[in-house]
Amino acid sequence: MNEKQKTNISKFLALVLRHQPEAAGLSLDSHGWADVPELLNGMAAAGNPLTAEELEDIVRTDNKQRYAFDESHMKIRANQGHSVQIDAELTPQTPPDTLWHGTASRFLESILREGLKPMSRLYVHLSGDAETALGVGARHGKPVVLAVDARRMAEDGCLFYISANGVWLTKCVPPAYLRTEAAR
Ligand code: HQG
Repeated sequence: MNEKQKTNISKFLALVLRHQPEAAGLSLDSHGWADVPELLNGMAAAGNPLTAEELEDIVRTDNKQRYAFDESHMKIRANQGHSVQIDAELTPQTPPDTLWHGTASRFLESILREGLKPMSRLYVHLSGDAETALGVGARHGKPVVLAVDARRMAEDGCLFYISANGVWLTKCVPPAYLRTEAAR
């Protein structure tokens, strides 16, 4: 499998494990797990065949560590990013004082008015550093980075979680905790 095929398969995998398991004829369990043999069959049936070894390779080398196996490697799930209702068994964590959110400049006015909402996903995704957030924002257009006063949110009772691949998650960020970062 070349790099391009690997990227295409990985994108389909993200679609199946986060958003549309039915695209590979699957359902996820309540914790987001898919059965690996069923997934391989379903991927093949959907025109994206891959072997168990290729799946292992994708999970091991993914640049954001998006996927995880269970101990037996018979089950797989996405670490974050879901739109389907699953419980990824996250434990609330004390966040650093500041977290970062990258978005596109065209969303800024609405975000400063309404706060950050999870939109189609289960959580608002936040980064531990501004650099990473800039990359996340650039996926949507001209990037802007917002600083989130996570310490004050936590003091005020908001819950934060960290996914297995290090992405900070929270249900929403009201505008009072947001600050736009001057261009750097
Ligand atoms: C924006 C990627 C208007 C929000 C990344 C974002 C991340 C609002 C967009 C993960 C809004 C949703 C998630 C409001 C939020 N008004 N726009 N009130 N509130 N938005 O893709 O955070 O490569 O669902 O700013 O690395 O960009 O897929 O979220 O621009 O970790 O593994 O609505 O996806 O990881 O976009 O990205 P998304 P996101 P992967």
